[in-house]
Formats: sequence, structure tokens, C-alpha cells
Amino acid sequence: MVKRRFMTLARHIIEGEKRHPEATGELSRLLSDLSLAAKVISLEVNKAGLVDILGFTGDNNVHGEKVKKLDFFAHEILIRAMDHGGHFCAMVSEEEENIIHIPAKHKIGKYVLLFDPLDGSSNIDVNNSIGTIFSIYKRITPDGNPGTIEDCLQQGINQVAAGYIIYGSSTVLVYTTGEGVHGFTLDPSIGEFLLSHENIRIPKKSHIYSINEGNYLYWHPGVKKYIKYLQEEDEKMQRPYSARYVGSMVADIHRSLLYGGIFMYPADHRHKNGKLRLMYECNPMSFIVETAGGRASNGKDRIMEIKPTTLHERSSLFIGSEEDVIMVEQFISEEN
Ligand code: AHM
Ligand code: MG
Repeated sequence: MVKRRFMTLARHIIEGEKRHPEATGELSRLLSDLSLAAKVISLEVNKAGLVDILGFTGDNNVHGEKVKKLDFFAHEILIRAMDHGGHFCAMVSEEEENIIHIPAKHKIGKYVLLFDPLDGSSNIDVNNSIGTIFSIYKRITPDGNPGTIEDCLQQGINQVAAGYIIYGSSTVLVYTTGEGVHGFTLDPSIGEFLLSHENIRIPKKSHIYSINEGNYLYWHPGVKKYIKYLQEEDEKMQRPYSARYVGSMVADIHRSLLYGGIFMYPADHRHKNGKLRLMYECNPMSFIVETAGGRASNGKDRIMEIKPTTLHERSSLFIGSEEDVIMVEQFISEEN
């Protein structure tokens, strides 16, 4: 049996930075801070089933404090873990309408953090996987001042790091700084993320599709035709494809990264711009999937080249194995 080296997340990040003599080590430190927040959220997610026993959300807990909804708890933990490290000039969360500024007593840094604290939170009560997603940019306004909307509204191609944490049968953190995509599994007994998935490469073509088929009637004709095509029999092309849909994007994309697959949340008659958020859902997942050799588009344009206009804007998303995403783009363009 080949013995693997123990490689903690912290050491992996530092070794990555060593390959760049110009690096200041700041990215390492902020990713370490993020992993601490991930451990706290993971612990709380694992206790979610006990809420009914220990107190309902909205009830007072034993300390007389209100029990918070888990997604808001995750939002607060991330802010508390990240606002005083001196790394960021601003943050954006799915749970907060406006930019989150760094309190005046803390140093203002040169990065921007955008995050979805707990994606797929409707899955919490049924023990399905959920996740935290993050996206990091360098500020574009001058250092030292509070971050602005301009710093936050950059195209996905400017991301310097992105990742997600999936709270599933184990807790796994996947991140990229553009040089490979790496996954680390949390060992709860020692409280460390250990390298478990080095240099993830997504298969070029898959045989799994992932979409909420309940929206079929509302889809663009190209998407309808594509899904019907995937369901036809064709042994050579591995059709029919299998359908898998957790309803938690992090879980659906994590599976696609490892086994190959295409995940879709298209715009439709009811969701004119799709459902998922560009800045802290689509962009970071696209950075990860593209770095792993996959593709991500809104059906026409590359996600990471979309010029954002608002913090919480939505986008159609087709993401995963490259050949599959190209194929759905073709079906859509033929129906236009
Ligand atoms: P959320 O941010 O409110 O959790 O919504 C995002 C989630 C994604 O994780 C998932 O892919 C999608 O919503 C599922 O939506 P639907 O239930 O419409 O299929
Ligand atoms: Mg979300």
C-alpha cells in the first residue's frame, strides 16, 4: 500500500506560496482563518439534528440567548473570523444586502471576500449535504481606505482564490488559487484538514446530469431538447445519462468534479435570470471547475467574463465536464 504524506491545509498553502517568491504569505494566513471558520460551522452543522432536542430555532438557548438559524450563524462566524485579520477591505455575504465594512478598530487589508455562508440550507433538516462557498479578489481601489462597491463587483476572471466547504458524510474543503484544485478532509479528532484529493481533474465528458426537472415546462426549448437528447439510448455516447440532483449546488458540483457531470440551473420563464447568485455562487464554482479542466457558462457566455452590476445578481449556470457544457451551449444556440 502506498503511504501518503500527511499534508495539512496550512502546510499545503505555505508550500504553494513558496513557489512564488513575490508572495507575502497573506493569502496563506487568510485561507487559514477561513478554515477555522469552516471548522466551527462544521461542528454546528453536525449538531443541527439536536436543535429539536436542545431548543428550536428562535427559542432561547440555555444561556437565555436566541437560537440562531444555522445559515445566519454561519454568516456571523465567517464575519467574526475574517474581519480582524487585516486581510480584507470589505466583505459580501448572501445574508446581507449591503457591503460589510471592516470595523474601524481593525486594519484594512487589500483583499475582498464574498461568500455564501450556508448554501442549500433547505437541506439541513433532512441531513443532506450543504456547503459554504467563498470567492476572493484583490481590491482595485487604493490601499488603506474602506473597500467600495467597485472592489466587490469584479469579473470572476480576477479571482485570486475560491473554494467551498461541503458538510457531508465528512467535511471537505476544496480550494484553488488558480494552480490546481485541491481537497482536504477534516479529521474531527485532531481538528485538521488533511489533503485527501490532490490536483482534482474533472473528466472531459460525463454520463451524469443534474438539474431540477420539475422546472421542465419553463425551460428554454434548447435546454428541453438537450435533456431529451441525454435521455435517448446511444451506447457509444454513454446515453442515456443518469440523473442526480441533491438540490444543494455544492454537493451536486462536488460530485461532478470527482465523477464528471453537468450541473445546470438555467434561467426559465419564472426565473428570468436563473436562481443562483453570480458573485458568491457561480463565479467561485466556475473558477474551481475551470481550473480542474471543466467549463462554466450561462449557456452562451463564460460565467467568469460576465461584468457584474449588482452584488446579489443572478445568472443562469451550466457547469461541469467540458464536452457536456459545450453540447448544451450548442443546443441553446440552435434554438435561438
Ligand atoms: P440557497 O442559496 O437559498 O440555498 O439556494 C441555492 C440552492 C442551490 O444550492 C441549489 O442548487 C438550488 O438552490 C436548488 O434550487 P431548487 O430547489 O429550485 O432546485
Ligand atoms: Mg446560496
